[in-house]
Amino acid sequence: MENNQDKIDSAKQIVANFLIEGSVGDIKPFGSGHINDTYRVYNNEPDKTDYLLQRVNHNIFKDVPGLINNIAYVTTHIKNKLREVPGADLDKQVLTLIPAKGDLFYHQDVDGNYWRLYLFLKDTKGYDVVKTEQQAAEGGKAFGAFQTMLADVEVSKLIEVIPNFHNIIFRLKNFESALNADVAGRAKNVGLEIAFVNARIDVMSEIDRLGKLGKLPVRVTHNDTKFNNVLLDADDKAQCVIDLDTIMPGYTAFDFGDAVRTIINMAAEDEADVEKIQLNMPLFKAFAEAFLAQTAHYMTVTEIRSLVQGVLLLPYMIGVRFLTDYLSGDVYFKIKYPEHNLVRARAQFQLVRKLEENYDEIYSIVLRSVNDNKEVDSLKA
Ligand code: ADP
Ligand code: GN1
Ligand code: MG
Repeated sequence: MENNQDKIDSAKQIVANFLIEGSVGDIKPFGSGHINDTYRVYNNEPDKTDYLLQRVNHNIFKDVPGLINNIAYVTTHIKNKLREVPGADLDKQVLTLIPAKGDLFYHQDVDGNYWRLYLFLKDTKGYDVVKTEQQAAEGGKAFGAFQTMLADVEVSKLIEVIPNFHNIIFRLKNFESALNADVAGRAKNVGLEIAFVNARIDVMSEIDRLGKLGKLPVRVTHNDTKFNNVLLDADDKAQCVIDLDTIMPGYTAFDFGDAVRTIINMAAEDEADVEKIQLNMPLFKAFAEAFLAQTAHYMTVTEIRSLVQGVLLLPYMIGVRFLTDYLSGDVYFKIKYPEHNLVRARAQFQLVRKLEENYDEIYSIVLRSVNDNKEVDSLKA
């Protein structure tokens, strides 16, 4: 197996295939994502930009060229929108893919791995846990603006990067198969979690039902709006939405729900002490108001109501996915210790419990946030 130094040496060779400015200095592993391998590429020339190199996980993303096309399409679209905004910085406020030699936005190495390079966004921060209302509001502004800038994209322009990614029926089927197969001999440890999942199948299927009835608009959604996927600048102002791998057609409730999952929770996504999983309503309110200020005016009434259902669904769904991976022997998410996926699942299910207890308040915060933007009488029904 390659050690870190070997990995860095091969990363240097990889960067040589991209059209960069300046010359490559140090390369260091970077960030805390669960899926891809990420490196910061330092430029030897002080006045030239650094880069972010990523090996895209092609076990998970089966059509990497299609995925890169999605990203190229979306980032070009956003850059065009930003051109009309006075003072906008197109290199800072949206990701910039660097072309590889041969006119593609990726490089495939001899082992079949896919690599891409972005401009590095320096002096930015991503937060795993949100601390201030300003941060939460900036997240709402960033994800809201992102969605709004993409509202006029024809969804058929994008491929479905991972089919059924946010389809809870599909996720529950996978869970059941993993449970029955029990390849890691772990089913015996998860009796309580199985009961938790089964008790909520009906209510958690509501978005799927509405979607199948054609009652939810299909939009271009990000699908991985955890808070650390928006970078804030040195003053904690929203700068750039990142991690665009899962951009594809979806429902707005997915993006709202996944962001709230990581904003309202005072503890980390994988907190082992479930007592620490508490809701921070002011952070939720700050996020919801900022998100809805950007988006409510074009959303339908059913769609706005579905946002609150998404707040329950997203932590439930990722909990089911963590639990499925635990039962499958940890084949999908990167883990730091053997029980990590189980701990993650338990933390997410605890969050669902807290959200259920506070459902009415969450609902009314959403209604009040919409109030400024739209006639909401019909929402109260
Ligand atoms: P993953 O899908 O594995 O989560 P991400 O695309 O979110 O990967 O990025 C991994 C890490 O790199 C994160 O810590 C993120 O904050 C950081 N990051 C991503 N894109 C950039 C960028 N263009 N400039 C600076 N940091 C970035
Ligand atoms: C993964 O890549 P990353 O770490 O941002 C996952 C998301 C989960 C998230 C949970 C492609 O996101 O769906 O919500 O972990 N991405 C994929 O932290 O499965
Ligand atoms: Mg990420």
